Amino acid sequence: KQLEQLKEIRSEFTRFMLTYKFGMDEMDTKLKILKEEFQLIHDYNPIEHIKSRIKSPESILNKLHRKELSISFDSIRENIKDIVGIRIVCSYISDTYMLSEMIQKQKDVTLIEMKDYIKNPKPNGYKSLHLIVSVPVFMSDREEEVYVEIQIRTVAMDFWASLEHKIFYKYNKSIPEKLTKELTQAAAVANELDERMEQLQNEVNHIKKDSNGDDINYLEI
Ligand code: 0O2
Repeated sequence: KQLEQLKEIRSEFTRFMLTYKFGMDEMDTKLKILKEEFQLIHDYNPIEHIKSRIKSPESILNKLHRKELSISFDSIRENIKDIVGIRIVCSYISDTYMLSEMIQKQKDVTLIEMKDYIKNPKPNGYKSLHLIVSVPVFMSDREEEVYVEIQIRTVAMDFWASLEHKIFYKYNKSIPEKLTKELTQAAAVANELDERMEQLQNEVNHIKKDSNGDDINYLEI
């Protein structure tokens, strides 16, 4: 009988996780459409790359444990909002806000929470735009809303965050102060690079605009 119960839980868990995979597929398709259509209409691609992942069952359990939450499907559904994680890496800071707005404008996407770590970086220098949205997933016998965490950042922010993530875990969550300072300084360098590149892009756009009279700055369209 215990074996039967275990089999049932396993099959329920597989079904549960599949719903999240569908939510991720749906969001991936939405982003692919935005990217391709934007390229076609504006002859410009604001997205450098996109990475999607589903949180492993082990990480889900760890997070429940860390947050002292009960272990049940309902508890996971309500409390763990980053089972689906999508990271969009953009070329420029202005692109991150544009993408965020484009996503939020979609009728079937509901914004649950937004954290602007670009305007308000974390004390260590971490920058990114975090959205928690929910999307409906339609299955054969039911419809379910699935939370998706979307992180939107520039290439420079992504470079810094990826390396910081590695160093952070390497030092087992307590970084020596000297290193913390250097990391924060490195974040400032990444930020300066972002601002310079954005300025360069604006200047080149103006030159192009002046030379052929066409309005090629997508932000003004
Ligand atoms: P991983 O390994 O990337 O998945 P939460 O703990 O998510 O319920 P919190 O802490 O308010 O609530 O979430 P927040 O601030 O939105 O950050 C969630 C995710 O952002 C993290 O996921 C990281 O991916 C990223 N992040 C946040 N702060 C930092 C930072 O200082 N450095 C780096 N490199 N990434 C950061 P996870 O699940 O913690 O980690």
